[in-house]
Amino acid sequence: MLLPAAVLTSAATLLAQQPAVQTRPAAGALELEIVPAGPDPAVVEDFKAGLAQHPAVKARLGGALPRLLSFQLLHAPEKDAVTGTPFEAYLFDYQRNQAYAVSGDLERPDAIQLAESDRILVPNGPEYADALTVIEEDPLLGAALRSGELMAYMAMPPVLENPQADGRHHRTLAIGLLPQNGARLPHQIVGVDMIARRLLTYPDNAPPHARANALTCNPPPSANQSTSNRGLTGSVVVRARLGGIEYWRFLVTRPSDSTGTNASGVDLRNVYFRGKKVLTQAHASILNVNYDTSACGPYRDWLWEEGMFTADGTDVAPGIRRCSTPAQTILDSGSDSGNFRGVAIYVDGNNELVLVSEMEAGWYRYVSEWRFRTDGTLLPRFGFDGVQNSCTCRRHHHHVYWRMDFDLGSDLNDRVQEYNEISGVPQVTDLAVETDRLRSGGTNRSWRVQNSTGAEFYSILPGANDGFTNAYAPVDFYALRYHPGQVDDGHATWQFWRTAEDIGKFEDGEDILDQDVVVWYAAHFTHDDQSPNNHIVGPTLAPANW
Ligand SMILES: [Cu+2]
Repeated sequence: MLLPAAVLTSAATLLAQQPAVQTRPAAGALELEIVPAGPDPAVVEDFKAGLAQHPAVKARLGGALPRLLSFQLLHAPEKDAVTGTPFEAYLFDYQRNQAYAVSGDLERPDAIQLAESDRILVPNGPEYADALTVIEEDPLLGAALRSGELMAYMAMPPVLENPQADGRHHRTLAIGLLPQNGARLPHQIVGVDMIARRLLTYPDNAPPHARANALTCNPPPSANQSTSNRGLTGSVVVRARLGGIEYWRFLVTRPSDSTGTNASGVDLRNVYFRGKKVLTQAHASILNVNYDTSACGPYRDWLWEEGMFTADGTDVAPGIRRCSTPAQTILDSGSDSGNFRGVAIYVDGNNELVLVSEMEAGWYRYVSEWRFRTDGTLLPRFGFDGVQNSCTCRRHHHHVYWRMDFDLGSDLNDRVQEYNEISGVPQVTDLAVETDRLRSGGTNRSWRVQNSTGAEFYSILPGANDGFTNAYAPVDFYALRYHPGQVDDGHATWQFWRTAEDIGKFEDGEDILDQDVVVWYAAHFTHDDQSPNNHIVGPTLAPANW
């Protein structure tokens, strides 16, 4: 037995027992009440800490001590009627060069299932540190790392192919070595074979799908601060009131514990405006990047690895900080350093409630943000940046896909409409079956989601920076029938050959009129140092007849 039953019982009722954190700024400003939600973080951390030595793992692996590389609570919405606190974890056994998927329910910690998995996991902090010890044993590179002549960074793609005689691949991490002032050694990305514990070097100093040369893009350098492993708990219910009236209420989960194959940034659930349900869930569960002329990548990114940014205030739950002043991400400060990882919550000067987090994937830095206005407008935002590398100053395109499960009032009877202005005359058309759509500036196109039993609707108004489709990312908007578990297309970050979105596989002609519907909205950001543009994208979600 790993967890005392009494602790688990209290975990289930934590929400009711936690004291509210009250903050009362000046009159006329939004008042926030923030209450921790979800399982007791201490219970989850205890369970994770014991998982590699769980009796079921020992029975299968014998004396080998695997490393926990990934953990996630599955967070199904209430309408899926999932019971308990299900989780999915991945362990890696270096003796067998084998990953194991572990699944179960935190409320029945003795009964876990263990199965071999061919999933290739993104390295976490402890594994990256372990890989560095292999480099440190190299006479030349180890000495250069110790003297500061080389600075190590986590490269892309994070895990490299390394085929062996039997056709299997040794788990091999990509680590960049960037020369510092006066260094005699070149910039290179090496592979660290975690099974043979030896270094691999590559022609042109970089493995396939990556680049390392004298050209370094995107100052600032990586601050090399610690990042979050996947599966750190941290969820709160936020209530925002003005003059005693509730304007917004929602549950927010930090990126580390966000849902989806590759996670989804700042993850919102059960969003209410003025007491009426708006969304069951909203998050950015697909993110990828594609380079012109395949200079690097393409990559499917992951969205759980929180990095440091500056947020001053009080922690209200693990990885959730109520800030007294606006948080500063790398896009605000130009610096990769910070004092906090997770979700910062603050109210800005315009009475906008802001949730913001910064994430890392190799040399990329991503900002996931939501802005809530007192008129019901909700602004999903995503920002793109990076630290020194040899790829990102080559023209490339980031594509972010927000999945928004609008359920106005209830999850039944959703209706999605397309708005166009034809010769200046507004036209509103019901979308009858599952479909994918393009933006159309010429007809001022937008989309609306409503419940057919009410007059209220939310408009999805394209943002000015939301860019254009291309052959790699050919769709701007999907309207699909809701099905449990379809939170993304299931393409894992390591699958180089299918980094493009495949949401369209869910588009199979189902009726969406007066059904439970989910919509996807894409923004496309072209990152081109030769013609700098705004690095922040996202649409406007605006209510009507509320
Ligand atoms: Cu970029």
